[in-house]
Amino acid sequence: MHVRDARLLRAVYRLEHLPPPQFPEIAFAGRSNVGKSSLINAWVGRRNLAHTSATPGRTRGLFFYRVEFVHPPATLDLVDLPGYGHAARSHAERAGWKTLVEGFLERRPSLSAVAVLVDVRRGLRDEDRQLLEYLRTLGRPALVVATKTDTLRAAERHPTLERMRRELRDEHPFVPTSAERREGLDALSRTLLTLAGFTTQPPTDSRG
Ligand SMILES: Nc1nc2c(ncn2[C@@H]2O[C@H](COP(=O)(O)OP(=O)(O)OP(=O)(O)O)[C@@H](O)[C@H]2O)c(=O)[nH]1
Ligand SMILES: [Mg+2]
Repeated sequence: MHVRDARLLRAVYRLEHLPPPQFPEIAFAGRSNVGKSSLINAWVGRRNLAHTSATPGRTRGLFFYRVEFVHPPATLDLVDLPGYGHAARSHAERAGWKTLVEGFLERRPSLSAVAVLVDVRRGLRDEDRQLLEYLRTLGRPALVVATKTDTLRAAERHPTLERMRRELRDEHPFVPTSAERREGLDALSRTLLTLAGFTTQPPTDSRG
């Protein structure tokens, strides 16, 4: 997989400001600090495309990134969603998040799939399960991406990932990744490009 170009298309804080639907879109969702922005950067091979921070709740709006791949020839828009579960937010901010994110997830015609990111050290939390259930009711394809696998000790790695995989009961593709060590990115590419309708090869299981 080779990226020809990746750039910020638009930051959206109100539903009226969404860009016109043009290319297939993949949204990156998950708790604050789970590593959404870092994974987008690692995946497209641009260190500073999406803003990352050790301070949770950094990404506030919907950030649209347009990514052009050479192999396969494909243009995708990635949407970095604001994280949930950030306790320091005010009630008004959380209400604004809900309107913006739910409006987008419910009505966006060009949205192909939602990647729900889960920190391997914490596993699936109630909010992640609620989001997956909500996406199911909307009929939105979802995949689960485990992040920060580099934080697991070697002996923990297999049992931790198997536990997560079992909990998903084959209802969603599962892709373990580390943005830091650039692990799992090929499997992520295959899964995302397939869900966006671009694949040239069958999706492969990311086991192992
Ligand atoms: N060890 C490790 N740390 C990571 C990895 N990916 C991200 N981090 C760290 O996790 C923190 C949060 O990363 P972000 O990419 O900003 O997370 P986010 O989900 O975009 O956060 P919000 O925008 O606040 O919701 C940063 O301190 C990153 O350096 C990873 O693969 N391994
Ligand atoms: Mg972010």
